[in-house]
Amino acid sequence: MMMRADLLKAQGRAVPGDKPWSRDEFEAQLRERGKAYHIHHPFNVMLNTGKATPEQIRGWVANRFYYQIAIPVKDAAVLSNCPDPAVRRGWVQRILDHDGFKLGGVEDAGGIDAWLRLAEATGLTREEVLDLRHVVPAMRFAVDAYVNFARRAPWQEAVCSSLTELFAPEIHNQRLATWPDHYPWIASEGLSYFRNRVSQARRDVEQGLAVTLQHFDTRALQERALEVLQFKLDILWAMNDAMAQRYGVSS
Ligand code: AHQ
Repeated sequence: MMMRADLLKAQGRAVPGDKPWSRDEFEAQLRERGKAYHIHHPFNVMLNTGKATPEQIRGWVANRFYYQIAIPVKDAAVLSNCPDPAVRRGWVQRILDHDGFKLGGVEDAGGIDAWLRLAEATGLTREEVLDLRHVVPAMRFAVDAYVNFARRAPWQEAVCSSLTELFAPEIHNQRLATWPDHYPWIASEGLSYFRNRVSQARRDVEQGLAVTLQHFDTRALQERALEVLQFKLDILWAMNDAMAQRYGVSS
């Protein structure tokens, strides 16, 4: 069903015949969506300005664990849908980053293990994080929506949805810059996950952005890419809504 051009125009959507944005303009459009990134969510602002109680921090760590363990499952879905070995070679690194690996004598426990060390540093037990007892329903729904999207969407759209990581180095660096002073009771070793993610996110974005800029090459496809990015931004925002509702937001 073709929507009338006037309706599309009114919604700022592409109308048939619109020229595609240049790659630079398209990238700028993607980056401009950073204003909706969850770094601006009141729950995150509370965390990174030192206003969170230990219970709110532990709640965040235990709930976000559900997102962390979903990431390699999501990435495996992307791999299973992607027919291009060159893309898979780059993408498989993401699973190793989280699940860890033992290859050719090199061993890395992975990001999920680092997240469990963060949990222990906040006073949670591995057991109560692993059994997901603290994960609230709306967190599960938001995270499951992301995994199911990656399973069913064209693999290029799933790649595009990971581009919220355009904005991730800033949020990880913000934690590393503020948590030690605000939450000295969390041992520094517990922040290793965030240290590792700064460079991993940058490497992820290099591949994700290259695939996105290359594949979404008409104005309508570029608009679709922005919709996909907004969908993932909304997932991250909804995750924070879920935690704010359960643990409150102290200002
Ligand atoms: O720890 C994070 C992570 O491993 C990933 C993978 C990536 C994706 O594939 O969607 N996104 C992502 C993110 C992680 N941490 C979030 C945070 O705030 O700590 C940010 C999040 C993202 O920006 O999507």
